[in-house]
Amino acid sequence: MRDIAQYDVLVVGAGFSGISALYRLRKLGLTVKVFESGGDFGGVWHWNRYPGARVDSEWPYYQLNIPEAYRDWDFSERFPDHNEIRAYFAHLDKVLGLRKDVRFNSHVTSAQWSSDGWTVETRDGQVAKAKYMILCTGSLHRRYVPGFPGLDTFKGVVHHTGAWPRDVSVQGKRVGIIGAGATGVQVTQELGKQASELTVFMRRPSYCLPMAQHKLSGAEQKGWKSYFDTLFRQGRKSPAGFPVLGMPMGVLDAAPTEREEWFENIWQRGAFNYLALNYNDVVLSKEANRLVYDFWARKVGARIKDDSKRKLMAPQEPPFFFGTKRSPLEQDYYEVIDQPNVHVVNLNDEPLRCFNATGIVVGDKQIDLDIVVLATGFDSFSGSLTQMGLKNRHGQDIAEIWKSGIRTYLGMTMHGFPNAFMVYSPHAPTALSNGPTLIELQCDWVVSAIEKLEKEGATRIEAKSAAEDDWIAMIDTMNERTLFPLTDSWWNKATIPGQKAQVLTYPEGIETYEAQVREKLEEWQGFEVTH
Ligand code: NA7
Repeated sequence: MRDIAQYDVLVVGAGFSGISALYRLRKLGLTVKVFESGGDFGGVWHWNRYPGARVDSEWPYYQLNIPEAYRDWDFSERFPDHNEIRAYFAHLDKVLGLRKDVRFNSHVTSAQWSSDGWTVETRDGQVAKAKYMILCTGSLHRRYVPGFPGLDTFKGVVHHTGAWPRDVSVQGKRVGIIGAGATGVQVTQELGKQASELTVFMRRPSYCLPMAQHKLSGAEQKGWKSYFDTLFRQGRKSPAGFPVLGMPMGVLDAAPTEREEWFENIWQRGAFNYLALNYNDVVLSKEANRLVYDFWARKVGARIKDDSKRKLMAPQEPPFFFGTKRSPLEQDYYEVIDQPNVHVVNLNDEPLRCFNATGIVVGDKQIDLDIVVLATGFDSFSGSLTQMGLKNRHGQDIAEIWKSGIRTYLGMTMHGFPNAFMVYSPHAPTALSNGPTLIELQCDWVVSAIEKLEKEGATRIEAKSAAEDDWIAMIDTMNERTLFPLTDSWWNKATIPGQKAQVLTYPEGIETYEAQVREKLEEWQGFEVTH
């Protein structure tokens, strides 16, 4: 007979979501066990160690709204790097005493429902059971490596950015980077300064925005901290978790000079302000979008002296609509791209044919390399859930169920998975929001649901299939008036061959999302609750 540890709630994942869930569940006096496949706290930040890795959300907002934690914690930069973020997680652990409820290096390999709860098994031999389960597995966990022909014949070194070893030196080496998304931009910006030759293999450029990074002084932090509570609360009342509101008019409603002045103003503020503070029809109108793109292309183009590189990085004709795919923040990315030791291969003109022992063949050209960096992204949203043996109450694996498309209700529950919840998830504003803001919102909802169920003496909650249909149809309708569905990206799972592309982003902002999901909680709308 196996020894099965019993808890009230099992949580999978110990990043921002798992910690937020644990923190709230403890307040209810519930017993919790967190299983985490990594060796420490941090979720994606435990793994994200490639050179240049840093967060693109500004420091006040990229932390949890836990006063006992933020009171004694200072970041050193407006956009902290991965080392500092991990140090922040260690601080959370120290202040909140988290570790005693977490088992690390413990990858969940099976999660099965029986009439009285979830039984979870892990690769390291743990078995645990609980009435509830919260999946805090993140939306960007499972690394994506395209099936490049001959990849295994390459005699050099290959690293995916999500599994970067500690001791890689690229000094004097010929480096190739495949991918130019947020990760590709950061790693290129860093390695271009170190490698002897760096070749970027790019399908589409990113529309990068200026980071406007700066060091934070003690006085600046102290000043802001007295407003943290207000900032965090206002963040919840904003579209993306940052307490700012865009211009309440369309791009074409403004006179051209007025428009240019506003574009310039919000450009100079750096970060996502060129999107967040822009006119209200940037992702609704193709014409508006083009004007926003043209200003961006002029700004970026002016920084690239090399004509052919300028045409690739800031083309005259936009390859996709502005703001419909993640805009990374950069510091000197375009200057690095402009360096003579940095080369850009446009994979649309010269397709990547294969790897061989010494490098990569593109078009009819051989490019010899010592190190290849795969900045090719993640199996977004579903990747972590489809590799943990998660079965519905009929014993079907979620990997099978979701083959024909991801289904959720409110982005937090699923039909067939009683008493299971998920956070930072598909069908929620995940891709368009500041992570910690949305995570805290969803954890508040999930823990309120559990509290209410316990108060009512309920044994079981399950989303209705029809409620899922309605939620998905509503999100589709919301997106119909936007330009989002017209662009392929990890936001809509449209970049991995063989996977079902679908609209997965709730586009109306987190304030509207919270109001909607809160309302459903009151009368258990869309749920079957067994008392
Ligand atoms: P992304 O944003 O999904 O970027 C992946 C990159 O890899 C992107 O440039 C892709 O080109 C490229 N890619 C993917 N498959 C291929 C193949 N087969 N050949 C060549 N190039 C390929 O992942 P990131 O890690 O950069 O960022 C993920 C998120 O992390 C980011 O949005 C932030 O929120 C943090 P494409 O653009 O599809 O043409």
